[in-house]
Amino acid sequence: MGERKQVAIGIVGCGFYAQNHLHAWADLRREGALLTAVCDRDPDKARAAGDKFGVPFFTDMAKMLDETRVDLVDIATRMDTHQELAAIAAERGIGAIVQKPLAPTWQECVAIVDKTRRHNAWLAIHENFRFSTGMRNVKKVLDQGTIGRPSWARLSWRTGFDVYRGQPYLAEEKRLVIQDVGIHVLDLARYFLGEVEHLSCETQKRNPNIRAEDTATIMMRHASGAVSVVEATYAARRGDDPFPETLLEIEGDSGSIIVTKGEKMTVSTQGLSFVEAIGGPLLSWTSRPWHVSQEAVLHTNRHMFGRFRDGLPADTSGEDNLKTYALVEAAYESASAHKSVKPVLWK
Ligand code: NAD
Ligand code: 89Y
Repeated sequence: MGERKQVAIGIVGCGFYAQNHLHAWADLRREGALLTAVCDRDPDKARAAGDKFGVPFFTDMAKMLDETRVDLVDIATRMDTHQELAAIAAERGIGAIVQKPLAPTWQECVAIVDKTRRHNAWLAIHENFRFSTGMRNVKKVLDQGTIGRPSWARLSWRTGFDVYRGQPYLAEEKRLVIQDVGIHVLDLARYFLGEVEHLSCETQKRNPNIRAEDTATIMMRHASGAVSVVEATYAARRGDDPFPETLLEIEGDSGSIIVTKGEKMTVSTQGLSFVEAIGGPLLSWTSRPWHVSQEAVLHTNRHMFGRFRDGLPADTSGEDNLKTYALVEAAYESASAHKSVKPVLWK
């Protein structure tokens, strides 16, 4: 077998969550993903990341792309910067991975995807939940047909973990829980049950000290006929808080899959039940409770640079992620209009 091409990776944004991207790229070096440069507009953060991972650092993405070999740029900044940064990559024909949410508005999301397409550049969205070992194991059971055709599901992300400590900007967002974390759970609903015909949503702001909704309850009808409930909250008060795990129940015509805290999956079929630990191991750079989210970054990055290298779209390409973002839009519209909404892809 011939040598596989190496991919030069540059990362933009060396903040809170990007630390996981940096470690993941370091782990993937032996597989051919070579981190060649880092960038943050805050020089201290850029320097710290450059020094830690042994690569040159920049405070301007265009300069980084002009002065270093980068085939694929990993944009791990916040959503308000994504359109500008993705355009810089697209105009140079450089591939881009962009963190979720793709942008603050639907119009900007579509503009990013359109611009990338016009420049014939590669784009993937860093939607990591569906790449976690646990969620991949659930999908495997579904694909094997063990529970038959899935017809009902509840996907639940309920926490009281202080997310505002690591991500203080969340308290000021105009849209909060659906756009920040509900987006992951809606993506999982598509991953497990397929596209959505219509949905209805109720939102609540239970914490008076934040700007937007911190709780959402969404009911969806899928094209397959399945019905799902997607729940997301930052205001739960639970003894055994599952942060940052997605708990779920999926019922099929011949069985069920139930995932409870601790990434424990119970599969029941034909009168028998078996229980399996479905999570991945702790890595040298992951720690509880974040490890579930962190290890998903490793698998997301591996998937993305592999697909880029092979000239193939990522499972969470720009086009694919618009379908998830359309559910976010529909959920907000439903909550404000108090009616069921059909997600619209091309407005
Ligand atoms: P952060 O504010 O800690 O980090 C963002 C960094 O980007 C900052 O260091 C900032 O200086 C830098 N930056 C901003 N504009 C820049 C520019 N033009 N050029 C270079 N650097 C620039 O934010 P965060 O909490 O790390 O969030 C980043 C993204 O990651 C968000 O989109 C967030 O939704 C996402 N995120 C994902 C998960 C997950 O589980 N998938 C978890 C947390 C955050
Ligand atoms: O920002 C959120 C995300 O994307 O995953 C978990 C999180 O960091 C806090 O809820």
